[in-house]
Amino acid sequence: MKKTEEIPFVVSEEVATAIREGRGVVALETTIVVHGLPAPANLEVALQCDQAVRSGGSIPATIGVLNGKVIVGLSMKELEQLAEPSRNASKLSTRDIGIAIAKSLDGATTVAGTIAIANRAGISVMATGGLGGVHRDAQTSFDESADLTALSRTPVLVVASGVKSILDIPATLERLDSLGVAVIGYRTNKFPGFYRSDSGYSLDWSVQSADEAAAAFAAHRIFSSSGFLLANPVETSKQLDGELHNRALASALAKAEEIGVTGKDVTPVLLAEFASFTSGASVQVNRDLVVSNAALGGHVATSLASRK
Ligand code: PSU
Ligand code: MN
Repeated sequence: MKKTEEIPFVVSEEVATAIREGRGVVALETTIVVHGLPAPANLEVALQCDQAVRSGGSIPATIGVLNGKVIVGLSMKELEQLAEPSRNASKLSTRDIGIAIAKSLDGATTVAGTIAIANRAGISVMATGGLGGVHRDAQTSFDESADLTALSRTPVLVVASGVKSILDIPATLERLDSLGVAVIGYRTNKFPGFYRSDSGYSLDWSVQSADEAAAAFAAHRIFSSSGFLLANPVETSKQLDGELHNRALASALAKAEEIGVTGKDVTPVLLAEFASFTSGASVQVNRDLVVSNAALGGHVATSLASRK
């Protein structure tokens, strides 16, 4: 195996110190910033997530690829560069990281890409908005996010508000079961529905506190090398109106079909359609939930660190 020094893998001083000292660290992804949210909300959310992780007592480690260098702990300035539209940063799942390094590209990492890098760096907690999953037309398109397979082989706890409601939620829950990924509700027995706090599907397990989540994950990873999804619902008072949600969903799915979008572009197109149909209301909900997930991630990582 190559030595770490030969791999273009840069860990910021703050994150390296936190890892060395055994403090809580929470990995944050960059696809949501570069491809998931419109400007200027995207960078505002990134800053709020950074602060939310700190409010939970942990250190944020925002992950992305700049000029072919994998960076763990991007500064706000580096994040601005990555999000600059003219730089055309790619969307990087795990399988895309190597080629982005070899070609000296800029890239934003998805949940899959982020946990692969986080795990390599010794970080075991990550926060995002909504996990990727099985798309509604998967029977014919075979479109299932690599987030699921990545979680099946990476022992990282991911805090997310369920999976995006543009997806086939029951099929995604079945796949998470087959793949051996633990799915635990945070103070709920209902799987969250991303823009809505309840997707209508039940969960087998829930935890009542960050300490209980950390205890469950610490025990889980002794017996399993797969991931752990801590499903944190958006506050009911902040969720998208149910009727508006359903109309936006129908419109977004119809639009995606009309344009004939495939591959990496499917999720960003659906999210953008949601945003325009709801005149930005869905963006506000997305902001609220991702910041809340970062805060919870901060508490869980702190608790996990105190167990070592
Ligand atoms: N959560 C959000 N917005 C996003 C994402 C998550 O609130 O844009 C991103 C994550 O990076 C996730 C990706 O991994 O969407 C899923 O993309 P795909 O369906 O193409 O795997
Ligand atoms: Mn896909």
